[in-house]
Amino acid sequence: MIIPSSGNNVSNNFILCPSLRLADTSQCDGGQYSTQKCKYDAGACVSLQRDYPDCDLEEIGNLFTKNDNPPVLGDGICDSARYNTDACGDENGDCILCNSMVSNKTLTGDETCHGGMHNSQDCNFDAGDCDTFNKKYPRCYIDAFDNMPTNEILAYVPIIGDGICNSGLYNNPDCGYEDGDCLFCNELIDNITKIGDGVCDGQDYMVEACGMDGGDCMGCLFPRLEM
Ligand SMILES: [Ca+2]
Ligand SMILES: [Ca+2]
Ligand SMILES: [Ca+2]
Ligand SMILES: [Ca+2]
Repeated sequence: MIIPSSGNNVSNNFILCPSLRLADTSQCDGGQYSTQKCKYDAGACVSLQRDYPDCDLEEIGNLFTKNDNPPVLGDGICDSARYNTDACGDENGDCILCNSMVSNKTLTGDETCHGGMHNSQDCNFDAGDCDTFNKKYPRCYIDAFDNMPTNEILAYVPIIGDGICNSGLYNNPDCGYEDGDCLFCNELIDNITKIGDGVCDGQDYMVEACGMDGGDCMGCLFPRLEM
């Protein structure tokens, strides 16, 4: 990859580059800003490229089609799954803390809201994946540290909006019964508090709509999926 030196004249021709953020050269904006046509964010990404030579800013940047809110590499906020890789230094360090708390870092910023530790401030609320859910249910407050389901440690992370009742964490009115995922399941069972309580309750609970008892019965039929 050919990159300009950080001292390059930023008045070069940026006609192909969205101009919105180029005035701020103090931070490396990702997305299409970190491409050659934007002179690697007018040089702001050059030092990062030197620190992480295997992080292909050009290739990753061209995967982004919108630049309204480009991810920023090195601002302390975990923004995007694209840069949360070993090659890119876990988004130049932004995602390291979050990665230490979740079982699968590729779920962060994958555009699906994952609950539990993913939906915490340290994970930037699943790198923004849960923003819509959190706005929709402002009273759905989960203290991730106190309420992390024990089965999340192994594999099972609540998925918001996938049609399956994945855990007991969000199966309450304030959380819209996991944004509707648990409504059908709740009709099948007698006690919704048994979903995801760590005990496999069998029978009606151990069905797909109830997420195999919110994950409690996952190990009953087949080995837990490694995630
Ligand atoms: Ca960031
Ligand atoms: Ca996610
Ligand atoms: Ca779900
Ligand atoms: Ca149970």
